[in-house]
Amino acid sequence: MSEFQIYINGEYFPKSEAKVSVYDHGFLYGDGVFEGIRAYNGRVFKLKEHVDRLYDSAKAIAMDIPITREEMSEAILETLRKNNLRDAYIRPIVSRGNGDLGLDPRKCEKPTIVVIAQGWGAMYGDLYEVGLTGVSVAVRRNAPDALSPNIKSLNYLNNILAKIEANEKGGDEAIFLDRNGFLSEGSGDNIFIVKNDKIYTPYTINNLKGITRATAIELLEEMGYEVAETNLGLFDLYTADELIVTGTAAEAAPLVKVDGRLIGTGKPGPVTKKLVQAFSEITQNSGTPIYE
Ligand code: PXG
Repeated sequence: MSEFQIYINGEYFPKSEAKVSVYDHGFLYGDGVFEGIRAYNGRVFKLKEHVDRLYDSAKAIAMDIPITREEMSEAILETLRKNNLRDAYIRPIVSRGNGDLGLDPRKCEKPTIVVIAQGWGAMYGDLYEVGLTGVSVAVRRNAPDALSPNIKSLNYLNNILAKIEANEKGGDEAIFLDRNGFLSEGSGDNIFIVKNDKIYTPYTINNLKGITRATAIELLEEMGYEVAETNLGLFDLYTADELIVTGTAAEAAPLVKVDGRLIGTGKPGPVTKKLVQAFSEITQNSGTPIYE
């Protein structure tokens, strides 16, 4: 098979020739933003929401993306078409661009835009049936007044440190608290608690405004569940009937053990199963068509 074609600043390059400069501030400083998007069954799921969040992240770091949202959406769709993809993971990246070794972003001429698309199946494989293990980590989520977790920035060190800790402790996913001890999110997903048939999730001040999170809230409310945003702590995690993580990569997945405590029965619960099913239906049956 020929190589994947990758979009860089309006042109397509085969994977082995797709390169950006070592002077790019995305590389030098993590100065940039990105998105993680999925396509299912020939359609891009929540394309507008992801493109909007990309531009919001850019706005928050005072970076003007030099193409319109429509052009960005078209670049994403065209990258999928160039690679004949119907089920895919899509990674748009916009960095501050080439500058010099100083950190002043005024030295950067114009942002670098990259779109990578490749085939991708379920992230946790059969773990959706069995359930995942979570571990709370010592490293705290970036404070919103230092580097807002709402910005999907190229600086993911906070998340990577959490992931390293989870790997070290033998968990599938890290669970972040914020500096006040409030539940924040996973290293790459949002968290929901089911307790006595009600559903709770943290406010988004201390986590990413997940697009899967928003979809999960809609689906759960359509099923008749009450979903409340609130401050939560470790106690709420340990004593939950069910725990669910949501994200573009994770989709909706059950957490059945946290810090050695079994959650509920230790098996994926009824609310989780209904949500996994509803999420699978909506991803298969909605989205922006790639080929029409
Ligand atoms: N929190 C964080 C920190 C994330 O990075 C989410 C929550 C969920 O947001 P969405 O909008 O996707 O529901 C994310 C997204 C990966 C990967 O490769 C991670 C994400 C997205 C795509 C791929 O691990 N995280």
